[in-house]
Amino acid sequence: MARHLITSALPYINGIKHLGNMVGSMLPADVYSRYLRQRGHDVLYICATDEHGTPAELAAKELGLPVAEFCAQAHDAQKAVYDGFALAFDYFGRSSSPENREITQHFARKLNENGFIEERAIRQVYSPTDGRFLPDRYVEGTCPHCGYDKARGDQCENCTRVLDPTDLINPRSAISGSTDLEVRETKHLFLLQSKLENEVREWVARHDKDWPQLASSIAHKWLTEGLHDRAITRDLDWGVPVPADTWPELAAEGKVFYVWFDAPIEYIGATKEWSDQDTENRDWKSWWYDVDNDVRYTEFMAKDNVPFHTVMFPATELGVREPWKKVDYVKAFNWLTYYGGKFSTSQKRGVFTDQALDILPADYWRYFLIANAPESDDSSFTWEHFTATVNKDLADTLGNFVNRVLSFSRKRFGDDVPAGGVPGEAETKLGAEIARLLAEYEEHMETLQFRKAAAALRALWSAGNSYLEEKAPWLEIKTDKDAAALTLRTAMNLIHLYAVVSEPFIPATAKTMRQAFSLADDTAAWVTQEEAKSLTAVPAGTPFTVPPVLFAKLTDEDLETYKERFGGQEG
Ligand code: B3M
Ligand code: ZN
Repeated sequence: MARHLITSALPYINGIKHLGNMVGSMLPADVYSRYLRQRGHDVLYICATDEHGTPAELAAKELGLPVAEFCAQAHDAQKAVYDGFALAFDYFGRSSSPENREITQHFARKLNENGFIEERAIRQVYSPTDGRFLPDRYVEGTCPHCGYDKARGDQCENCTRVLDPTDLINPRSAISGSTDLEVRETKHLFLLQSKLENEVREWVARHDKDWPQLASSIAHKWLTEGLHDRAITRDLDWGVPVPADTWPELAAEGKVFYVWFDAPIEYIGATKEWSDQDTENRDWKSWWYDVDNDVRYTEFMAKDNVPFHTVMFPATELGVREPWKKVDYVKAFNWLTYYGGKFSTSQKRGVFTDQALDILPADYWRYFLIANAPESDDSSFTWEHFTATVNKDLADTLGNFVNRVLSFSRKRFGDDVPAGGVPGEAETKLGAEIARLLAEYEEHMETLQFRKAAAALRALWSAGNSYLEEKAPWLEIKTDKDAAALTLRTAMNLIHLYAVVSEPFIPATAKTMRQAFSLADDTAAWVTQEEAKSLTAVPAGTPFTVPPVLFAKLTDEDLETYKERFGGQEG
C-alpha cells in the first residue's frame, strides 16, 4: 500500500478558530486521512500551531503574558477543540519547537551556502508611536491593486496579491492605528527567489494536469508576476533566531526568521517532534528525505495560503539542494462565509469552533461542513441551511432509518438479528445499487472531491430508506413473518455498512452504529464490492441493541436562538 503524508495549513496561534478556518484545512485533511487509513494505506497526518510572527506577540501583549507562555496555553486550548472535533492528527506540533528551530536554521544555512540568501539593507516602516519596526502584517492600508482598505503589508487578503508594506496607500500601524510612520534603514536576509524562478516554474508546470484549477491558477498567477527576492527575517522578539554561526551581526541584533519562512518548514519540524516522542518506531526522515517515489504528499489549505505553499516553500526546498519531499497535490479551498460575509472575531460574527461544540456534537458539524465545503466556490454558512441539512440528512435519512429498523425488529423479533427468508429480487437490486454508490463514494474520496463524496454517502443512506419503504416490513409481518425478517436483517446489514463507510465523516456516530451489533471479529476496515452486494456481514442471530436516537432534530426555536446568539443576517 502507498505511504501518504498529509498536512493541513497551520492555524495561527492567536485565538480559537472559526468554522471557516477548519473546513478549509484540518477537517477535510482529517476526513481524507481517515479514509486512507481505512483503505489500508500507511498515513501520517501532521499539523501544528503557527506560533511565530506578530499575531502571537500582539495577542500575548494584550493578555500581559510572556509570549512563550501565551503560545503554550493557546496551543493546548486549540488542541482541545480539535480533539473535540475528533481531528485524528498523528501529531499536532508547535512551530516554536526546538525541532523546527533546528531544521529552519539548517535550511537557512544551506540556502546561504548555495547562494540563495543575501544580506541587504532595506528601508522598513518604523512606528515611533509603537517604538518598533512594524512587520509587514501589521502595516495596514489600501491595496494598490484592488483598493481594499484593510490590506496588510504582506498580502492583500482581498485579491491575494503579495505586497510589501511600502506598496500600501495611506499606511497605518495595525497596532496603534498611528499614521505617524517613518521608513528607516535596517538589515535583513533576502531569499533570492528570483534565482529559483525557472526551477519553480518548471516544477509547478509538472503539476498542471493534476492539481485542482484553484491551486495551479494561483501558483501561475504568482509566477506570472515574477518571483521577487523576499526578506525572510524580521525585527521581532519571538521567532526562529537567525543562527549566530552564519550571521553573527544579525543574530546579535536579535533578528528572527519571517513567520512564513519557518511555518511551512514546521510540517517537517512537527514530523520530527512526532518522531522524537518515540524514537523506537518512528523515523521522521523516512517521510521527508529522499522519498520522492515512496511517499505521496497532499496539502490542505485555504486559497490565500496557496502562494506560499506552491511557490515560496518549494523554492526554499529547491534552494537547499537536498532531496526534501515537495508536495504532490495541493487541495485548496475557497472561503466559507457567514451569510455571505466574512467570519469576524472582532465583530463576533460567525460560529467559532469552541462555540460549535458547546451547542452540538462534532458529527453534526463535520458532516454539514464537508457536505458544503467551499471547494469550487465560496460557500455560505446560514443557520437555515445548517438546521435543514441536519434535520434531513442526519436526523431523518440516517438517524431515523437506524432507529426504526432496530426498534421494530427488537419489538417483533427480539434482541437478535432475525433470519427470515432467502434474499430475493429486491435484495439483489438493492445490493447492486449499494455497490454502485460505494464505488462512486470511493472514487470521489480518492480524487478529494468532498462535496461529491458526501452526496454519494447521502445516496447510500437514502437507498436504505427506499428499500425499507418498498418492502414495508411493518406490513409484510402481517402476512409473511419471514419476509419481514429478511427485510430487517438486510436493513441491519446496511446499518453496519453505513457505520464502516461513514466513519471518515461522522466517526462518533459510526462507532455507535457499529457497536449496536455484537458482531464477533468486527474488524473489517472497509466494505468490499461483494459485501456491498450480498449484505450478509451481520448474520442472523447476532445480538444487537438499539442506540439512542443518533441525531436530535433542530427546532425553529433552536434556529432562532442560534441566529440571535451568533448573528444571522445578510453579510
Ligand atoms: N498560519 C494560516 C493563515 O494564513 C497560516 C498557515 C501556515 S501553513 C504553513 O491563516
Ligand atoms: Zn488587493
